[in-house]
Amino acid sequence: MAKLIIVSNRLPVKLQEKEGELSYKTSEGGLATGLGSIYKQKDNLWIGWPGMVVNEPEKQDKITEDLRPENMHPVFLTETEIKEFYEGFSNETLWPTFHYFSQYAIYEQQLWETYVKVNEKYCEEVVKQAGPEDTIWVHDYQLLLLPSMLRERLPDSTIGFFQHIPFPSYEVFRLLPWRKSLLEGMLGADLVGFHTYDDMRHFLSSVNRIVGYGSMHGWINTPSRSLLVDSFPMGIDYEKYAGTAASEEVKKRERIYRSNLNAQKIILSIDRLDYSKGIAQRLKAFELFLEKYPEFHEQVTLLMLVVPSRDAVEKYKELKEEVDELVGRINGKYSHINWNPIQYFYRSYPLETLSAFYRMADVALVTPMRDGMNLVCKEYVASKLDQKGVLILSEMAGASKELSDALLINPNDINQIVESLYTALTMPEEMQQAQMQNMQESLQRYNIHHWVSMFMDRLSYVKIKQMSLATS
Ligand code: GDG
Repeated sequence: MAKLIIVSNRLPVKLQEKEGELSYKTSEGGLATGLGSIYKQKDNLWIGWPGMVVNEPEKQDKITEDLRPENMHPVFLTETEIKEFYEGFSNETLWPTFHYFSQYAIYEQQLWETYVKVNEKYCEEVVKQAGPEDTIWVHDYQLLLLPSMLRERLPDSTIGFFQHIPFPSYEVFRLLPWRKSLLEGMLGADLVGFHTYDDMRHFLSSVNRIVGYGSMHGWINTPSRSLLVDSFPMGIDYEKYAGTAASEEVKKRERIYRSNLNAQKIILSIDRLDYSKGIAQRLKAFELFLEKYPEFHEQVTLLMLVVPSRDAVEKYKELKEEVDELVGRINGKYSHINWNPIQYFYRSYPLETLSAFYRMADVALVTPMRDGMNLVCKEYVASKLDQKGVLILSEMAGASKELSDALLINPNDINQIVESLYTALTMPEEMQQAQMQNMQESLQRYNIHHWVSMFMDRLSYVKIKQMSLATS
């Protein structure tokens, strides 16, 4: 029986050890939810790193055994591999380049070599688990070489690849010394998916100019096979977010939080700590807003949640300091004894708290400099049961292509953000509801389950088409 194997850098579970006891915390991320109903079926499997360095072979065996009934299989990475493959090449070379921050990218041969080795390690684990007829779905920029490594070992398997972050324009991508190998790695797949049409176009243009393969309607013909490139905008588990927002627990939390804030209006900002998310620029825009519209003093609070991320990487440490300083400066300048313009939290919260924040926010300020999709803005919309609230969204987020009813801004245009804040905070309720309604209808329909089935259906279609091309 053919099965589906999902491969991503991380498993949808986080392994922890306390006083010698192992425990497994399941992830609530969008991908884990979306694929949850699939990987748990029959013999399907999810392969990835369990989130902790484990060196002892006996302990590795135990973890492998523990995860087997959950349809998961671990890939164990050493400390050096985490440093060089994950923090290094993935997050200090690929991440900045793909988000148009190439000035932050480092190009080190050693990191590249470890990236290749770790992709081979994942390949070995997949090959051990996979049969020749299986479907393998590889995820994201940490595993760009894996599709072609798998193609070599399992020539007849069905391989899909989805990239969750942007694909940059050729002029940026070509800065990478390993550009050709990276593209060739991805071309091992039968179907390569991106969130947006623009990402897909950028990829096709790089393939054309760097590898020399042209394309027609997304089809690329290599000398040995054909593959398809297409866009699949990822949705959210709409019912989960709407359902959580409707729960009594969340309503109770909202009442408590609201009564503790002395402002009438709440602007919400939620991100992982990342320079691609435009957190510092957003704070500067809020500062300018307070300067330009003093009538909002004591009336508005920016509720800012920053979730710790990649804190071993230098650029992230610097950003943390910059954000701390900006918040301190703005609060220092404008706070009153009973009002802080910014309520800043550097930690993560359970879903119920997040949901209460979404419910109570009059405005969600989502202003990434670049974002593959951005799920926070979609979760905000899904949580607005009374349809009151305004989304301010960066044009540079993949989500802006679907959410055209939001107030769209250029994150570099600080004055535009200031004016959008004013528009959002003074928008008549009927207009808020009309915009929310349109966005909700679209998100309800194009949800995470729709995304998974679109990708899987297209992958089957590619296989059928390849067979008919081979026999014609
Ligand atoms: C990458 C791409 C693309 C945040 N804080 C808490 C919390 N979260 C959850 C949110 C949301 C997720 O984390 C963040 O997703 P994003 O899409 O906004 O951003 P990335 O992490 O950068 O994701 C991105 C995505 O992949 C999917 O393809 O959209 O462009 O960069 O779901 O709710 N969850 C909880 N507590 C928190 O404090 N429980």
